[in-house]
Amino acid sequence: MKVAFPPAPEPEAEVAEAGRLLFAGPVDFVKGVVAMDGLPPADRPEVCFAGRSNVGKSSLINALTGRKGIARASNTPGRTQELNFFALGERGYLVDLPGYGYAQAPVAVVQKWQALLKQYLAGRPNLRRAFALIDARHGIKPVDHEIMTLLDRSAVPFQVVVTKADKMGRSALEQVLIQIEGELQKHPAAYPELVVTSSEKGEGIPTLRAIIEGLTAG
Ligand SMILES: Nc1nc2c(ncn2[C@@H]2O[C@H](COP(=O)(O)OP(=O)(O)OP(=O)(O)O)[C@@H](O)[C@H]2O)c(=O)[nH]1
Ligand SMILES: [Mg+2]
Repeated sequence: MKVAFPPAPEPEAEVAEAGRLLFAGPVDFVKGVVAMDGLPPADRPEVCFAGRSNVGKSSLINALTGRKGIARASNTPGRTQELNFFALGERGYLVDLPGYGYAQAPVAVVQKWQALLKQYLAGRPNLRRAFALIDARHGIKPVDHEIMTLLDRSAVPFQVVVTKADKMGRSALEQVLIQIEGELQKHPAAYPELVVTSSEKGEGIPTLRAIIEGLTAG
């Protein structure tokens, strides 16, 4: 049976090499943004990393760029509290977003991030794709649907990236992928391939680099 949302295939050698080269080039932290009027000019293609608090957004950016501390990752949920912009040279921006679904911070603070996150996701003209990160241990939760519905309504294409695959055995991982594939049928903006990753072990990182290379080309 053909699954509707298969894992993305390994990139061809040439495409993988283009992805590797892009991320081997300069990657610079540009700024942390706390309000819409602080966004850098929308003058180049952009991709962002969205997901529940602690899903591994910052770790994934570190793994992609091969620079361990470029994005601040932490065991403490709610670590990333701004929209952090990283420039891939002149080619494009990567945006590390604050997590959603985090209840531990003061309500007013959380509401402020969430409002900014939603404004950003719905209204950034150069946003080519949002990567929606899903923890391999948890699958898609109601808060994920909320964000995915916002992306559907805003016509922002999104692609699910499954994180922390190293924490799962293969058969348990297969089960979660089936759950995710089922849930994604509800979302017209979902890109029809998933990427399974481990920032810890490097799984899926060349694939994701190649995808981002393609999205930021031209
Ligand atoms: N085993 C394993 N742990 C991971 C992986 N990715 C992230 N982690 C761990 O998960 C925790 C959270 O990672 P972060 O990258 O800070 O998560 P985040 O989504 O940026 O979190 P917020 O900024 O709080 O929203 C850290 O302890 C990471 O070391 C992975 O691929 N494998
Ligand atoms: Mg973070």
